[in-house]
Amino acid sequence: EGVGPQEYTAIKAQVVEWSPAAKEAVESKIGGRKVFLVAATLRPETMYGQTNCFVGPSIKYGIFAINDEEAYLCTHRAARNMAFQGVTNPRGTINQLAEIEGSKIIGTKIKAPFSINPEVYVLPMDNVLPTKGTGVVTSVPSDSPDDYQTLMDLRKKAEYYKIDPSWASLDPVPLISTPTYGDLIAPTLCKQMKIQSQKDTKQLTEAKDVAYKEGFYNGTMLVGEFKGESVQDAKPKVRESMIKQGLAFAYAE
Ligand code: A2H
Repeated sequence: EGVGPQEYTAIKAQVVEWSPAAKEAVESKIGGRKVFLVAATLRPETMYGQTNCFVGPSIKYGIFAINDEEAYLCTHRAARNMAFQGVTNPRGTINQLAEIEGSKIIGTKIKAPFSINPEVYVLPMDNVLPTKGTGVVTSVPSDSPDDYQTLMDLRKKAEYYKIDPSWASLDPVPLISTPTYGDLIAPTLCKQMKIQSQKDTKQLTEAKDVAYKEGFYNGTMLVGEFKGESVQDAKPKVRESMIKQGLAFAYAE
């Protein structure tokens, strides 16, 4: 990583239906606000292909009031950063309404803004870092090797991960075409590199680097408002469009 700040796009995924454990833990504390899981991404142009969302099962999350109508679910660390970036009013203040462990959020149904699959489920991922972004990762298995491999692990061992198999049933969506890897770069790379599980972090890092560079420099959009344009051109345009529609905001750290 470079020395400068990382510019993320923070995606607002509204809760449609809490898991029973989350409902019990938070519903009485949020004052009737709409709650959004906030996911930090570096690939806003891939949001058409969200199939689920990931949280770290042992990470502690907070629900923070933004105003009387809305609250955001993310790590406390991210809420502080947001507060100093002017997301809360007054700037610099945070108002935590509830605390909840990631494991309890699993199975919650959320809206996935811009996605071809409009509603998706929250699932567990072991490799979510509490110290990066918001601690919430939206999953795009077509273009992210980590997301793809984790989704495959969950499908293989649904019982072990304590998930309902139907929550992991959405397939990767072709979004971006590259000359070398076709239109599902992450599944292609994971198979070529014989990646077995989300624990193969060394190969996954390599696959992630290839997918990121190939997508950015050689990718063409197959879907959405900027279909036919290069990823390089479409990326800032998709970001701006999401922000303008109130579905995302800028987040840096
Ligand atoms: B990206 P960087 Cl399609 N822990 O979004 C682990 N990973 C996290 C995270 C956390 N706390 N917060 C964000 N991320 C993921 C889309 C995507 C991403 C695609 C392809 C590659 C990719 C959909 N998931 O990232 O270390 C998020 O996943 C590869 C770089 O700050 C975020 O963008 O560079 C990216 O890692 C940020 O990673």
